[in-house]
Amino acid sequence: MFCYQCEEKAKGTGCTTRGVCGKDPDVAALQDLLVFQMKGIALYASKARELGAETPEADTLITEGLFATTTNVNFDPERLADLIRRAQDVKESTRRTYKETYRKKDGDQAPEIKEATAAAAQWKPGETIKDLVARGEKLGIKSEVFGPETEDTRALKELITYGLKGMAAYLHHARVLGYDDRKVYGFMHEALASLTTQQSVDDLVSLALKVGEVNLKVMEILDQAHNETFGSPEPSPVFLGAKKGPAILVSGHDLMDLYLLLKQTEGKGINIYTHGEMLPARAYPELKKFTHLAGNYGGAWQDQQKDFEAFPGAILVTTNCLQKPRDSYKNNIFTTGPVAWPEVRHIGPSKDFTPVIEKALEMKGFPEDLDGKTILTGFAHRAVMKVADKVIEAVKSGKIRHFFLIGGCDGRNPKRSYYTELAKAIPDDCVILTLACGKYRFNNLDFGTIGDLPRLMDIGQCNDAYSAVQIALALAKAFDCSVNDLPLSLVISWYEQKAVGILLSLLYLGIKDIRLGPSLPAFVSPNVLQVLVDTFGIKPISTVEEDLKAILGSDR
Ligand code: SF4
Ligand code: SF3
Repeated sequence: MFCYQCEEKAKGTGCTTRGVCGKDPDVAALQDLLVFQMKGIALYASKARELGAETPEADTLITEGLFATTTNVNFDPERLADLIRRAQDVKESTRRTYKETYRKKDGDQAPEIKEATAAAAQWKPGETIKDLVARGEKLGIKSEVFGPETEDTRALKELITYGLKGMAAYLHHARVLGYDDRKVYGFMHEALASLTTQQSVDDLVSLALKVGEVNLKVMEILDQAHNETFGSPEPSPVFLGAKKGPAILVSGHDLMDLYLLLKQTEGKGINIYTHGEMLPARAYPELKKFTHLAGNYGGAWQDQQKDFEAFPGAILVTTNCLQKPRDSYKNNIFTTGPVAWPEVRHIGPSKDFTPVIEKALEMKGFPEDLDGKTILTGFAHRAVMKVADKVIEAVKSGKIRHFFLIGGCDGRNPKRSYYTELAKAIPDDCVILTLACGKYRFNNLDFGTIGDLPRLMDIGQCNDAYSAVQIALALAKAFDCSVNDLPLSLVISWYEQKAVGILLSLLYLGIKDIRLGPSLPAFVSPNVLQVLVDTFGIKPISTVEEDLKAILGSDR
């Protein structure tokens, strides 16, 4: 196997024998085959769409398939094999759509698509998982199955693929709530299809920025879906302790799963706790109205084995990041949606959470109340706009000197303590905006206030990077300058492919001088990195001392 799609890549270069994330070589091969299948579908879907045909099956399969190959999502060979087989059916039906639409329009036979023929060739129905693994092993990142690549074109194609995976994850969440946009599917098909062709470095850089543009659109659609379904987030307290009694812990990003579970547990005497990226759910009116949404339990995803082991109730994981469940809680944990682990019970599309509820009741939960702090969340763009006058006034009067956006993923790399140290060292006249699971590095510290504005504002989940962008654009408008001229610095922590999509969105917006850590992506070649440095001023994080000096000047 070879995989270098996340920040934890082994030895800083890539995982070759087993993923640091827990992905084994068979799963890696199946994921490679699934990505190959997506490209095959996309080749026909993009041609069919050019002719005006709709391809709903391809839209769904590509969204699900790409999400399934994202880090810490699907570790289950059976489920991946099922997706691969479904993808084959969809590839064939999309090919038929293309050919029939062509014939109706032209009255002639549709020309074969060379790469697509290769992608579709030699497929034998009824292949076992072992057969599929053998097939996938020949289709890895370095296989050059669609022709020779240079170090730079491969780097850019992987950058684009990972951005598309992140986009697919956000699109999946929006689709669950009934929101999407056909133009987004069209772009995904075109982009995936173009990865099967030879392209110049310049063309691939443009395509990567286009991924950023469309990902921004997808995050906007998801923001709209969340706000229209659950109301607009409002600053809200989150209890970090626990209440006596049966309990369910809900992890991941899917607010609809949380809502359905809250509905199904009403009046049953079970308290629901958020975990990881679910924390900001507490700010949505239609979710916080449930009095049994009791609080948030545990830290970021990489602490889950310790946190889940200690949690005295059932656990439901709705999306990434999932780690290998320990035996101590293997019987208490359930997956739903895109996440899966072999032998962990999976709740299907019916979203009937009865097994989770029964498990929580059987386990009895917390024997007594647990004390805990209360923190704040819910500073999404609509909430911040309501206090925009105060913020602008505080900047003008010098009470707020600078804004730091310290956001992104958390993870195991010890260098991530940088983000805690940075947050602690930021002077009292600066505001810290944060989002995603990286906030667990400092969200329980007391940063105080500037006037009646909290110094630490939690904007929400990683997808709420859209909200952060809206806040930055509104500030830029108020001060009649560009985002790059604002007293705002972005210090980003990345881990998986959603962060790649967000980074591309920020670059598409022309945002410069982003500091990125804890390490740089292994998939970016030296030349591509140089392009990012020269064009966007991207820099790796340094020491807290040096970075603060560079941002605030020596008088800090
Ligand atoms: Fe390694 Fe990350 Fe790939 Fe997992 S997702 S195999 S940790 S590079
Ligand atoms: Fe976290 Fe996985 Fe990236 Fe949504 S849950 S930010 S790492």
